[in-house]
Amino acid sequence: MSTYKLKILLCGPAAVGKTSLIHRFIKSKFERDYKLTVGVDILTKNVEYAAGKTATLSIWDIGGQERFSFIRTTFYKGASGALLVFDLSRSSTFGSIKNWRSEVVQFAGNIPFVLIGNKLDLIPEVGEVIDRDECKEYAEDEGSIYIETSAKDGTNVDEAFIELTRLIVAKNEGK
Ligand code: G3D
Ligand code: MG
Repeated sequence: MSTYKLKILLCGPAAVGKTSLIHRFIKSKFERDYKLTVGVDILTKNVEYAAGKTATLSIWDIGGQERFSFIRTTFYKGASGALLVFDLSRSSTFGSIKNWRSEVVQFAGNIPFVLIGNKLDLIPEVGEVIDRDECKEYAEDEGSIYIETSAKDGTNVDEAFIELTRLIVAKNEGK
């Protein structure tokens, strides 16, 4: 039995891997619930965030409309938490994370987030173009955590969604 129904947002600049992370997470259970004409995909999946405890996540992907103000209200309304995603192979994407965080706070309030450095698999190829200690520090300063993922090979993808669920539940239960 699922106790929590949580709206989860994928936020971050274009092409950092938001849609790929969702598809990797949903795996065989991939079901596209519906696609709004405004370009938001919503997918659902149950997660076991602790032994015997599950939550139903509805995961919102803003598609190619990242900066269009007209869908902001719908996208952010009632959100429980967000994955803030940047691309470990492009430093400018980490540079814009603070703006994304501000936007989340402005439209959804101070909801829990997990900072995601995606495309971990590319580091051997492109080198370390972002100071990853700084990423960790930023997340921790904001009372959050930093996780490095690869939507390509699956590294830490489940963990990212589960850790976010845990942060939301902990906040909800006043821990
Ligand atoms: P977005 O939803 O944030 O815009 P997408 O990003 O999920 O559409 O991904 C953008 C591109 O990055 C895609 O490549 C996708 O395959 C690639 N990508 C996503 N995640 C990873 C990852 O973890 N590792 C690597 N190497 N690539 C990734 P294309 O070429 O299809 O545009
Ligand atoms: Mg996308």
